Amino acid sequence: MVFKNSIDLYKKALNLIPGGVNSPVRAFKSVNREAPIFVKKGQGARIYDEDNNEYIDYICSWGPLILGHNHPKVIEEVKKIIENGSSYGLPTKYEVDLAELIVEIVPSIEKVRLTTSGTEATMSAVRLARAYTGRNKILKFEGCYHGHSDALLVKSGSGLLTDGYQDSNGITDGVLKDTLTLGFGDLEKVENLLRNEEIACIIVEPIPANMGLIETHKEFLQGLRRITEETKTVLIFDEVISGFRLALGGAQEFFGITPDLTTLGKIIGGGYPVGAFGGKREIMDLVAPVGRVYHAGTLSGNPIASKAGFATISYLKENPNIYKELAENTNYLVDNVEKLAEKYGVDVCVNSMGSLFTIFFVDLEKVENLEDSLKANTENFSIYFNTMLDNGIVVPPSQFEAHFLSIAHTKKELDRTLEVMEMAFKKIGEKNAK
Ligand code: KE4
Repeated sequence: MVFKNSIDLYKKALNLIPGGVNSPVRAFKSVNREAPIFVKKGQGARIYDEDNNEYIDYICSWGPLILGHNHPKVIEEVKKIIENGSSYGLPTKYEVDLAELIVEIVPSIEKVRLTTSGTEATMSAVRLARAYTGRNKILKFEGCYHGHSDALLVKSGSGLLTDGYQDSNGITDGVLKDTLTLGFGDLEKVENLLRNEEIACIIVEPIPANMGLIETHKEFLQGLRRITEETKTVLIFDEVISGFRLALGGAQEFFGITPDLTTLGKIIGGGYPVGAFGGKREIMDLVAPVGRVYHAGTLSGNPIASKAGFATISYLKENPNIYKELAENTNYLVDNVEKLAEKYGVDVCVNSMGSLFTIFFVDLEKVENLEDSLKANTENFSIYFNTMLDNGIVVPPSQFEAHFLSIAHTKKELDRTLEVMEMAFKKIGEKNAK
């Protein structure tokens, strides 16, 4: 495969954009590659780079494209309005339609505010929880990632973890003192903390996917729900990834646990810039202009993004069998990954939930939290990533992210993926044998 155009573009970008990318994980830094691929287009389960290389895609824009790239239904709906205009700074029908669908489907959401990113959604939800409770401190879990607002960039996963750190520079001690962190899954410590400190909210990824994927035990979430109710702490489910992915109603439907607030993103915009936070009416009505918890946005509820999100969610709602098929396809892949690892003597622990999975290159029975995840062999992950890419399969360029499947990943794509995975595992096995 030739990567000349991507390399040239990367060299040009490096002079114009920090790290040549607009989001760190895209730089392929942790997988020791000369340059990331620059994508020209996507179609179904595939993307094509500027050198016309074709890849089966397991990034899927980090989650939004559960229907695959350029699903005809989404294109058809966006085409209906794309020539009417792009943005008005005034309300449109389309954001009301999307809000109505979210309120109908997501169990915890009685009212919702649309934003333009997941970061904005989680930042605003934390501000709202502080106003609602009159408390300052918040609790998040090590390795979870909730976007890049100051209060949440503490012991964070995703792109920070990918590049070997967890805390951003430029955040004041004043902010840091109010953000507390604990290990994911440690319910006893959560209970002790909430019994002894006034906490405004717990924000949690119900299925963490930013330290690699963690298979959450339902009892942990049930415990969080119990303890937050008893201590009048706001429970925020950050469902930016799991929303409309783990089930139509997200992780809260899948586990049958209803948080006080939910943040969303990704799928609800169908690939266009979006985010949302929503929950109980009594909390949401504190948001301006009803209350005095300020949130605003020039492009919040953008009509094109709202239309694309509405089309995507409508399709999921009309085809509920999608979730069973996605889980079956993921399980097919995962079962065969474990067989291949066994065959070539490669230590892996594969975590999967619904249409998400992570292959941890580690000799552990289970990876349950950040401490486990950090034991992964990132050199082996890098061999895996590069062997896959050089053979037409693009997976997330980080051990600390999840692979995403779409409905466009058919058995044909899965079997080709396994063929190339075998090449990668063979290479890792041979290295280990030296
Ligand atoms: P955005 O601001 O990137 O739209 O959403 C932030 C966010 C919030 N909550 C969760 C659970 C998230 O996973 C994210 C963003 N996810 C990462 C991928 N793990 C985005 C990819 C990137 O940063 O380039």
